[in-house]
Amino acid sequence: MKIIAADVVVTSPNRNFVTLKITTDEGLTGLGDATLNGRELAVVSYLRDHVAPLLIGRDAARIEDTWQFLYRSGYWRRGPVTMAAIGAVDMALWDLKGKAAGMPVYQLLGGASRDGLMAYGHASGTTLPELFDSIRAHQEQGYRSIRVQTGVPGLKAIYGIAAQSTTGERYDHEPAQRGAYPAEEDWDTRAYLRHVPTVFEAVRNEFGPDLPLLHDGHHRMTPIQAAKLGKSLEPYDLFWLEDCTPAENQEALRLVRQHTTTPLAIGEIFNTVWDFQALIKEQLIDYVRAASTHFGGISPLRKVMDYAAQYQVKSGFHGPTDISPVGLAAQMHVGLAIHNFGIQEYMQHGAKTNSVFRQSFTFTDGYLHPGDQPGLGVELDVDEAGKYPYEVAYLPYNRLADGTVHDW
Ligand code: EZ4
Ligand code: CO
Repeated sequence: MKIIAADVVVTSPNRNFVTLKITTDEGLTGLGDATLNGRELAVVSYLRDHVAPLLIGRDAARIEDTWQFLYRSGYWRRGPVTMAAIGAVDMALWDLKGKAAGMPVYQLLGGASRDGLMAYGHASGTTLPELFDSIRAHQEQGYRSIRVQTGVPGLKAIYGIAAQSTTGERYDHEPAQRGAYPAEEDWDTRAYLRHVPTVFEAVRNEFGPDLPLLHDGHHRMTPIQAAKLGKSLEPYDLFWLEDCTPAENQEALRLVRQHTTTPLAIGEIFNTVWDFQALIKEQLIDYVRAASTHFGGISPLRKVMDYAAQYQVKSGFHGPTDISPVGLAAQMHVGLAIHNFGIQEYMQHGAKTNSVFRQSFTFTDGYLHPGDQPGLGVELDVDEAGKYPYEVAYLPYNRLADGTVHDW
Protein backbone atom coordinates (compact mmCIF):
# COMPACT_ATOMS: atom_id res chain seq x y z
CA MET A 1 0.00 0.00 0.00
CA LYS A 2 2.10 2.88 -1.31
CA ILE A 3 1.32 6.56 -0.85
CA ILE A 4 0.84 8.25 -4.24
CA ALA A 5 -0.56 11.65 -3.13
CA ALA A 6 -0.70 13.84 -0.01
CA ASP A 7 -2.98 16.85 -0.51
CA VAL A 8 -3.69 19.64 1.93
CA VAL A 9 -7.25 20.98 1.93
CA VAL A 10 -7.99 24.33 3.57
CA THR A 11 -11.63 25.19 4.13
CA SER A 12 -13.61 27.64 6.25
CA PRO A 13 -17.25 26.51 6.55
CA ASN A 14 -18.12 27.71 10.07
CA ARG A 15 -14.42 28.24 10.85
CA ASN A 16 -10.99 27.44 9.36
CA PHE A 17 -9.84 23.82 9.05
CA VAL A 18 -6.71 22.25 7.58
CA THR A 19 -7.03 18.62 6.46
CA LEU A 20 -4.42 16.27 5.05
CA LYS A 21 -5.69 13.72 2.53
CA ILE A 22 -3.39 10.80 1.74
CA THR A 23 -4.14 8.59 -1.28
CA THR A 24 -2.66 5.12 -1.87
CA ASP A 25 -1.95 3.19 -5.05
CA GLU A 26 -4.93 0.98 -4.15
CA GLY A 27 -7.21 4.01 -4.36
CA LEU A 28 -7.86 4.30 -0.61
CA THR A 29 -7.84 7.73 1.04
CA GLY A 30 -7.05 8.64 4.65
CA LEU A 31 -7.73 11.93 6.44
CA GLY A 32 -5.83 13.79 9.15
CA ASP A 33 -6.65 17.03 10.99
CA ALA A 34 -3.88 19.68 10.97
CA THR A 35 -5.89 22.67 12.22
CA LEU A 36 -3.93 25.12 14.42
CA ASN A 37 -6.36 27.84 15.41
CA GLY A 38 -5.15 31.29 14.32
CA ARG A 39 -1.91 29.92 12.79
CA GLU A 40 -3.44 27.60 10.18
CA LEU A 41 -1.32 28.54 7.17
CA ALA A 42 1.96 27.77 8.95
CA VAL A 43 0.92 24.11 9.16
CA VAL A 44 -0.27 24.17 5.53
CA SER A 45 3.23 25.22 4.46
CA TYR A 46 4.92 22.69 6.78
CA LEU A 47 2.85 19.91 5.23
CA ARG A 48 2.88 21.04 1.58
CA ASP A 49 6.49 22.18 1.41
CA HIS A 50 8.26 19.77 3.76
CA VAL A 51 6.17 16.68 4.54
CA ALA A 52 4.04 15.78 1.51
CA PRO A 53 7.07 15.33 -0.80
CA LEU A 54 8.61 12.88 1.73
CA LEU A 55 5.47 10.77 1.89
CA ILE A 56 5.22 9.91 -1.81
CA GLY A 57 6.25 6.32 -2.37
CA ARG A 58 6.28 5.38 1.35
CA ASP A 59 4.48 2.28 2.62
CA ALA A 60 1.24 3.60 4.16
CA ALA A 61 1.09 0.60 6.50
CA ARG A 62 4.16 1.76 8.47
CA ILE A 63 2.54 4.19 10.89
CA GLU A 64 5.06 4.11 13.73
CA ASP A 65 8.04 4.19 11.39
CA THR A 66 6.60 7.18 9.50
CA TRP A 67 5.94 9.03 12.78
CA GLN A 68 9.48 8.41 14.03
CA PHE A 69 10.94 9.36 10.62
CA LEU A 70 9.07 12.69 10.50
CA TYR A 71 9.76 13.49 14.16
CA ARG A 72 13.46 12.59 14.24
CA SER A 73 14.53 13.49 10.69
CA GLY A 74 13.06 16.97 11.15
CA TYR A 75 15.64 17.56 13.95
CA TRP A 76 13.72 20.70 15.05
CA ARG A 77 11.24 18.60 16.93
CA ARG A 78 8.16 19.43 19.01
CA GLY A 79 6.13 22.65 18.86
CA PRO A 80 2.51 23.06 17.72
CA VAL A 81 3.19 23.51 14.00
CA THR A 82 5.44 20.45 13.70
CA MET A 83 3.23 18.26 15.88
CA ALA A 84 0.00 19.25 14.12
CA ALA A 85 1.60 18.31 10.81
CA ILE A 86 2.92 14.97 12.11
CA GLY A 87 -0.42 14.39 13.85
CA ALA A 88 -2.30 14.77 10.56
CA VAL A 89 -0.06 12.19 8.88
CA ASP A 90 -0.48 9.78 11.79
CA MET A 91 -4.29 10.09 11.77
CA ALA A 92 -4.48 9.66 8.00
CA LEU A 93 -2.37 6.49 8.19
CA TRP A 94 -4.59 5.04 10.96
CA ASP A 95 -7.63 5.93 8.82
CA LEU A 96 -6.04 4.06 5.90
CA LYS A 97 -5.10 1.06 8.05
CA GLY A 98 -8.69 0.81 9.26
CA LYS A 99 -10.06 1.06 5.75
CA ALA A 100 -7.60 -1.55 4.47
CA ALA A 101 -8.59 -3.88 7.34
CA GLY A 102 -12.31 -3.14 7.05
CA MET A 103 -12.40 -2.13 10.73
CA PRO A 104 -13.00 1.03 12.73
CA VAL A 105 -9.76 2.33 14.26
CA TYR A 106 -10.84 1.54 17.84
CA GLN A 107 -10.88 -2.15 16.92
CA LEU A 108 -7.25 -1.88 15.81
CA LEU A 109 -6.42 -0.25 19.17
CA GLY A 110 -7.75 -3.25 21.10
CA GLY A 111 -11.52 -2.87 20.81
CA ALA A 112 -14.05 -0.98 22.90
CA SER A 113 -13.53 -0.72 26.66
CA ARG A 114 -16.96 0.90 27.11
CA ASP A 115 -20.25 1.48 25.31
CA GLY A 116 -19.84 5.22 24.81
CA LEU A 117 -17.83 8.28 25.82
CA MET A 118 -19.34 10.64 28.38
CA ALA A 119 -19.12 14.10 26.82
CA TYR A 120 -19.23 17.53 28.39
CA GLY A 121 -20.57 20.66 26.73
CA HIS A 122 -19.88 24.36 27.23
CA ALA A 123 -22.57 26.27 29.13
CA SER A 124 -22.00 29.97 29.58
CA GLY A 125 -23.75 33.25 30.29
CA THR A 126 -22.93 36.79 31.24
CA THR A 127 -25.53 36.59 34.04
CA LEU A 128 -26.79 33.73 36.23
CA PRO A 129 -30.20 33.45 34.49
CA GLU A 130 -28.44 33.26 31.10
CA LEU A 131 -26.05 30.65 32.47
CA PHE A 132 -28.90 28.55 33.93
CA ASP A 133 -30.72 28.66 30.56
CA SER A 134 -27.55 27.56 28.83
CA ILE A 135 -27.07 24.64 31.28
CA ARG A 136 -30.70 23.55 30.74
CA ALA A 137 -30.32 23.81 26.95
CA HIS A 138 -27.26 21.53 27.15
CA GLN A 139 -29.11 19.05 29.36
CA GLU A 140 -31.94 19.01 26.83
CA GLN A 141 -29.41 18.05 24.16
CA GLY A 142 -28.45 15.10 26.33
CA TYR A 143 -25.28 16.37 28.02
CA ARG A 144 -24.69 14.79 31.43
CA SER A 145 -21.65 16.92 32.29
CA ILE A 146 -21.33 20.66 31.89
CA ARG A 147 -18.48 23.17 31.74
CA VAL A 148 -19.49 26.42 33.43
CA GLN A 149 -18.02 29.80 32.40
CA THR A 150 -19.57 33.16 33.28
CA GLY A 151 -19.06 36.84 32.90
CA VAL A 152 -17.34 38.66 35.78
CA PRO A 153 -18.90 41.92 37.04
CA GLY A 154 -16.81 44.84 35.80
CA LEU A 155 -15.26 42.93 32.88
CA LYS A 156 -16.64 43.41 29.39
CA ALA A 157 -15.59 40.38 27.37
CA ILE A 158 -13.87 37.27 28.71
CA TYR A 159 -12.94 33.81 27.50
CA GLY A 160 -15.62 31.15 27.32
CA ILE A 161 -18.78 33.23 27.04
CA ALA A 162 -20.48 32.19 23.83
CA ALA A 163 -22.26 34.74 21.73
CA GLN A 164 -25.91 33.77 21.88
CA SER A 165 -26.94 32.59 18.42
CA THR A 166 -30.03 34.30 17.07
CA THR A 167 -29.84 32.79 13.59
CA GLY A 168 -29.65 29.12 14.54
CA GLU A 169 -26.16 29.12 13.04
CA ARG A 170 -23.78 27.82 15.70
CA TYR A 171 -21.07 29.93 17.26
CA ASP A 172 -18.22 27.63 16.36
CA HIS A 173 -15.96 30.30 14.91
CA GLU A 174 -15.33 31.23 18.57
CA PRO A 175 -13.09 31.81 20.40
CA ALA A 176 -11.20 32.84 17.24
CA GLN A 177 -12.75 35.80 15.51
CA ARG A 178 -12.68 36.49 11.80
CA GLY A 179 -10.69 39.62 11.06
CA ALA A 180 -7.11 40.68 10.47
CA TYR A 181 -6.20 41.56 14.10
CA PRO A 182 -6.78 39.83 17.47
CA ALA A 183 -9.71 41.24 19.43
CA GLU A 184 -8.79 42.77 22.80
CA GLU A 185 -10.51 41.56 25.97
CA ASP A 186 -10.12 42.75 29.56
CA TRP A 187 -9.07 40.88 32.66
CA ASP A 188 -8.93 41.26 36.48
CA THR A 189 -7.89 38.15 38.42
CA ARG A 190 -9.06 39.40 41.84
CA ALA A 191 -12.56 40.12 40.55
CA TYR A 192 -12.61 36.69 38.90
CA LEU A 193 -11.45 34.89 42.07
CA ARG A 194 -14.18 36.60 44.10
CA HIS A 195 -16.93 35.89 41.58
CA VAL A 196 -16.42 32.30 40.43
CA PRO A 197 -17.20 30.54 43.76
CA THR A 198 -20.50 32.45 44.01
CA VAL A 199 -21.43 31.19 40.55
CA PHE A 200 -20.74 27.56 41.44
CA GLU A 201 -22.70 27.93 44.67
CA ALA A 202 -25.68 29.23 42.68
CA VAL A 203 -25.36 26.46 40.08
CA ARG A 204 -25.23 23.77 42.79
CA ASN A 205 -28.28 25.28 44.51
CA GLU A 206 -30.19 25.29 41.23
CA PHE A 207 -29.07 21.96 39.72
CA GLY A 208 -28.25 19.84 42.79
CA PRO A 209 -25.16 17.90 43.88
CA ASP A 210 -25.11 15.23 41.18
CA LEU A 211 -24.38 17.06 37.92
CA PRO A 212 -20.66 16.89 37.01
CA LEU A 213 -19.41 20.49 36.62
CA LEU A 214 -16.15 21.63 35.03
CA HIS A 215 -14.38 24.98 34.79
CA ASP A 216 -11.55 26.32 32.61
CA GLY A 217 -9.14 28.83 34.18
CA HIS A 218 -7.50 29.27 30.75
CA HIS A 219 -3.93 29.79 32.00
CA ARG A 220 -4.61 33.12 33.72
CA MET A 221 -3.67 32.57 37.36
CA THR A 222 -0.42 32.48 39.31
CA PRO A 223 0.15 29.26 41.29
CA ILE A 224 -1.01 30.77 44.58
CA GLN A 225 -4.12 32.29 42.95
CA ALA A 226 -4.93 28.94 41.36
CA ALA A 227 -4.45 27.20 44.71
CA LYS A 228 -6.85 29.68 46.28
CA LEU A 229 -9.47 29.10 43.57
CA GLY A 230 -9.16 25.33 43.81
CA LYS A 231 -9.68 25.56 47.57
CA SER A 232 -12.63 27.92 47.33
CA LEU A 233 -14.33 25.62 44.79
CA GLU A 234 -13.96 22.48 46.93
CA PRO A 235 -17.48 22.73 48.44
CA TYR A 236 -18.95 22.57 44.90
CA ASP A 237 -17.27 19.29 44.02
CA LEU A 238 -15.93 20.08 40.54
CA PHE A 239 -15.19 17.29 38.08
CA TRP A 240 -12.09 19.32 37.23
CA LEU A 241 -10.43 22.71 37.21
CA GLU A 242 -8.67 23.11 33.87
CA ASP A 243 -5.53 25.05 32.91
CA CYS A 244 -5.42 26.90 36.22
CA THR A 245 -1.84 28.13 35.55
CA PRO A 246 0.11 28.79 32.31
CA ALA A 247 1.20 25.63 30.50
CA GLU A 248 4.88 26.54 30.26
CA ASN A 249 5.68 26.15 33.95
CA GLN A 250 4.67 22.69 35.00
CA GLU A 251 6.19 23.11 38.46
CA ALA A 252 3.34 25.52 39.23
CA LEU A 253 1.02 22.53 39.56
CA ARG A 254 3.09 21.23 42.48
CA LEU A 255 2.13 24.26 44.53
CA VAL A 256 -1.51 24.14 43.46
CA ARG A 257 -1.70 20.42 44.29
CA GLN A 258 -0.40 20.96 47.83
CA HIS A 259 -3.33 23.21 48.62
CA THR A 260 -6.42 21.74 47.02
CA THR A 261 -8.31 18.50 46.41
CA THR A 262 -10.13 19.98 43.40
CA PRO A 263 -9.15 17.67 40.51
CA LEU A 264 -6.78 19.27 37.98
CA ALA A 265 -6.69 18.96 34.18
CA ILE A 266 -4.11 20.42 31.81
CA GLY A 267 -2.53 19.92 28.42
CA GLU A 268 -4.58 21.32 25.53
CA ILE A 269 -1.50 23.20 24.29
CA PHE A 270 1.00 20.43 25.13
CA ASN A 271 2.61 18.78 22.10
CA THR A 272 4.38 15.66 23.30
CA VAL A 273 4.39 13.00 25.99
CA TRP A 274 7.42 14.70 27.52
CA ASP A 275 5.30 17.73 28.44
CA PHE A 276 3.28 15.39 30.68
CA GLN A 277 6.15 13.30 32.02
CA ALA A 278 6.66 14.97 35.41
CA LEU A 279 3.00 15.90 35.88
CA ILE A 280 1.89 12.29 35.52
CA LYS A 281 4.78 10.69 37.39
CA GLU A 282 4.41 13.05 40.35
CA GLN A 283 0.62 12.67 40.20
CA LEU A 284 0.14 16.44 39.98
CA ILE A 285 -2.81 16.18 37.59
CA ASP A 286 -5.90 14.02 37.24
CA TYR A 287 -6.74 14.45 33.55
CA VAL A 288 -4.73 14.65 30.31
CA ARG A 289 -6.17 17.41 28.09
CA ALA A 290 -4.15 16.67 24.96
CA ALA A 291 -5.83 16.65 21.55
CA SER A 292 -4.92 14.14 18.86
CA THR A 293 -4.47 17.09 16.46
CA HIS A 294 -1.84 19.01 18.45
CA PHE A 295 -0.12 16.03 20.07
CA GLY A 296 1.18 14.20 17.00
CA GLY A 297 -1.89 12.06 16.34
CA ILE A 298 -3.36 8.81 17.57
CA SER A 299 -0.07 6.96 18.21
CA PRO A 300 1.37 9.32 20.87
CA LEU A 301 -2.07 9.93 22.42
CA ARG A 302 -2.36 6.21 23.03
CA LYS A 303 1.16 6.13 24.48
CA VAL A 304 0.66 8.99 26.92
CA MET A 305 -2.59 7.42 28.14
CA ASP A 306 -0.92 4.05 28.73
CA TYR A 307 1.77 5.83 30.77
CA ALA A 308 -0.90 7.81 32.64
CA ALA A 309 -2.79 4.61 33.47
CA GLN A 310 -0.04 3.55 35.87
CA TYR A 311 -0.81 6.63 37.95
CA GLN A 312 -4.63 6.53 37.69
CA VAL A 313 -4.56 9.66 35.52
CA LYS A 314 -7.42 9.69 33.01
CA SER A 315 -8.21 11.22 29.64
CA GLY A 316 -10.10 14.45 29.04
CA PHE A 317 -9.14 15.16 25.43
CA HIS A 318 -9.48 18.68 24.06
CA GLY A 319 -12.56 18.85 21.84
CA PRO A 320 -13.41 22.46 20.95
CA THR A 321 -14.69 23.32 17.48
CA ASP A 322 -11.18 24.13 16.29
CA ILE A 323 -10.48 20.38 16.40
CA SER A 324 -12.04 19.26 13.10
CA PRO A 325 -14.47 16.32 12.92
CA VAL A 326 -11.46 14.26 11.76
CA GLY A 327 -9.42 15.12 14.87
CA LEU A 328 -12.44 14.61 17.10
CA ALA A 329 -13.11 11.18 15.60
CA ALA A 330 -9.44 10.23 16.02
CA GLN A 331 -9.51 10.90 19.76
CA MET A 332 -12.90 9.22 20.13
CA HIS A 333 -11.40 5.98 18.82
CA VAL A 334 -8.60 6.29 21.39
CA GLY A 335 -11.08 7.15 24.17
CA LEU A 336 -13.25 4.14 23.38
CA ALA A 337 -10.29 1.76 23.41
CA ILE A 338 -8.27 2.83 26.46
CA HIS A 339 -9.15 1.65 29.98
CA ASN A 340 -8.40 5.02 31.62
CA PHE A 341 -10.92 7.16 29.73
CA GLY A 342 -12.24 10.07 31.80
CA ILE A 343 -14.45 12.36 29.75
CA GLN A 344 -14.53 13.88 26.23
CA GLU A 345 -15.05 17.57 25.52
CA TYR A 346 -17.66 18.03 22.79
CA MET A 347 -18.69 21.48 21.60
CA GLN A 348 -20.45 20.42 18.35
CA HIS A 349 -19.66 21.76 14.90
CA GLY A 350 -21.95 23.93 12.78
CA ALA A 351 -24.14 22.76 9.90
CA LYS A 352 -21.74 23.96 7.19
CA THR A 353 -18.83 22.15 8.83
CA ASN A 354 -20.93 18.99 8.98
CA SER A 355 -21.71 19.31 5.25
CA VAL A 356 -17.98 19.43 4.46
CA PHE A 357 -17.04 16.59 6.84
CA ARG A 358 -19.47 13.66 6.57
CA GLN A 359 -19.38 11.89 9.90
CA SER A 360 -20.54 8.57 11.26
CA PHE A 361 -20.08 9.26 14.96
CA THR A 362 -23.14 9.54 17.18
CA PHE A 363 -24.10 11.56 20.26
CA THR A 364 -26.86 9.81 22.18
CA ASP A 365 -28.05 10.55 25.75
CA GLY A 366 -24.81 12.40 26.46
CA TYR A 367 -22.52 9.67 25.11
CA LEU A 368 -20.37 9.87 21.99
CA HIS A 369 -19.48 6.86 19.86
CA PRO A 370 -17.14 7.00 16.83
CA GLY A 371 -19.30 4.57 14.81
CA ASP A 372 -18.31 1.37 13.02
CA GLN A 373 -17.27 2.57 9.59
CA PRO A 374 -13.83 1.29 8.56
CA GLY A 375 -11.11 3.78 9.53
CA LEU A 376 -11.95 6.99 11.39
CA GLY A 377 -15.46 7.24 9.98
CA VAL A 378 -15.18 10.76 8.54
CA GLU A 379 -15.15 11.64 4.83
CA LEU A 380 -14.25 15.01 3.31
CA ASP A 381 -16.48 16.41 0.56
CA VAL A 382 -13.81 18.26 -1.42
CA ASP A 383 -16.34 20.08 -3.64
CA GLU A 384 -18.25 21.30 -0.61
CA ALA A 385 -14.96 22.31 1.08
CA GLY A 386 -14.07 24.35 -2.01
CA LYS A 387 -17.09 26.57 -1.46
CA TYR A 388 -15.53 28.00 1.71
CA PRO A 389 -12.09 29.56 1.17
CA TYR A 390 -9.79 30.38 4.11
CA GLU A 391 -10.68 33.51 6.06
CA VAL A 392 -8.15 35.23 8.29
CA ALA A 393 -9.09 34.76 11.97
CA TYR A 394 -7.25 35.29 15.25
CA LEU A 395 -7.76 34.29 18.86
CA PRO A 396 -8.40 37.28 21.16
CA TYR A 397 -5.93 38.51 23.77
CA ASN A 398 -6.19 40.13 27.21
CA ARG A 399 -5.10 43.42 28.74
CA LEU A 400 -5.29 44.41 32.42
CA ALA A 401 -6.80 47.74 33.49
CA ASP A 402 -3.39 49.45 33.26
CA GLY A 403 -2.81 48.15 29.73
CA THR A 404 -0.50 45.24 30.55
CA VAL A 405 -0.90 42.23 28.24
CA HIS A 406 -2.11 39.21 30.24
CA ASP A 407 -2.56 35.50 29.53
CA TRP A 408 -5.85 35.06 27.67
O1 EZ4 B 1 -9.41 28.30 23.91
O2 EZ4 B 1 -9.53 25.70 21.47
O3 EZ4 B 1 -11.04 24.05 26.74
N1 EZ4 B 1 -11.10 24.62 25.71
C1 EZ4 B 1 -10.41 25.71 25.37
C2 EZ4 B 1 -10.60 26.21 23.96
C3 EZ4 B 1 -9.39 26.97 23.45
C4 EZ4 B 1 -9.41 27.00 21.95
C5 EZ4 B 1 -8.16 27.66 21.39
O4 EZ4 B 1 -8.07 27.44 20.03
O5 EZ4 B 1 -9.70 26.26 26.18
O6 EZ4 B 1 -11.76 26.97 23.88
CO1 CO C 1 -9.34 24.88 27.80
